[in-house]
Amino acid sequence: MSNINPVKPSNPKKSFEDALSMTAHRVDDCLANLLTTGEGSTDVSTAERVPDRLLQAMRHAVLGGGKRFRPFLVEQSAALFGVAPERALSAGGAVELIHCYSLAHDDLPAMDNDDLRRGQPTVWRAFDDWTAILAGDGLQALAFECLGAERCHPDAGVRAELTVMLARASGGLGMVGGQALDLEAERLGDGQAQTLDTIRHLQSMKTGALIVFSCEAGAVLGGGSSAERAALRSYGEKLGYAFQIADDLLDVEGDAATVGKAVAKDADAGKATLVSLMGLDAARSALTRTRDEAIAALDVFGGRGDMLRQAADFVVDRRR
Ligand code: GRG
Repeated sequence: MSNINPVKPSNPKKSFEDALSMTAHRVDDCLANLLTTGEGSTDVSTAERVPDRLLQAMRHAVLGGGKRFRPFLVEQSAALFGVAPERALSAGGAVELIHCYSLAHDDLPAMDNDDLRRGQPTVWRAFDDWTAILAGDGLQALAFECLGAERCHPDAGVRAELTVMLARASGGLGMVGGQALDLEAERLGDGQAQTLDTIRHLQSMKTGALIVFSCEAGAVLGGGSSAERAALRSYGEKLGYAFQIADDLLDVEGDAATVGKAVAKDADAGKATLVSLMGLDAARSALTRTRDEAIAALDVFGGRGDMLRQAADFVVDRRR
């Protein structure tokens, strides 16, 4: 661990945006390669064996944009321990594949019934619902193939640990469980009965768990100490909460063209959200307070944590 403060960049916001965009290029290339039938497919590509319609739907779910924010968190948390971006790509790609599968399934008529995602028709709209279900299933399997393949990390123990962590973060104890609680509350029509605590709990599972995984994964790849892992988990928890408040605010204040998906859906459905329960002003204050708490969790990393600090600012300022 070092407390040496590096020279501050003249425009931290620009350097953050450049770094996020470089990660997005790396992740796009890696995932396009995984989902291609052409030359250059890697050892974990299953493309040659994937039926064409299914492959096209998987590509549609993954390659149509997206900020690649979760792989960025993996990369930057790994960078704290001197891990090169390329060495963090399999774990980053894996969490992005899980995220893309969840969006393809969430958009289905049986769940959120959305037509637009990342400014494009949703997978079930572009294909049909059975193809969207199977594309999500295929992406989930591919994510775990990425983590298990040797290129992820030379140490099989590290690969196994990441696999268990991602399974827990994405399964019934994490994202899938949070989605189930969310849909159950909607089905029972008990929006009014939801409290801030119950919503925070379900959101920490649904949205937070993958973000926490992304932050902690870097420490696992880089052999961080348990104190460093705890600091990154705590940062991830705050960041995930901020991310969800920002998402709820975007649903109220954003416009569909910029956000790339339908907005005002929660209010139209009479759904209780962090914003509807707190009110706009309190939600905005909670957002900046949570950002500050996330940043404080990085104290242990000194100046090396600056890019992750800017990631917390990005979550507060994001418009899509
Ligand atoms: C269907 C198992 C299953 C789970 C779905 C994540 C999720 C659970 C549903 C998405 C609903 C939603 C809008 C949640 C808010 C937070 C969120 C995941 C926003 C989208 O993530 P971004 O902003 O999207 O990182 P991009 O397109 O940039 O990747």
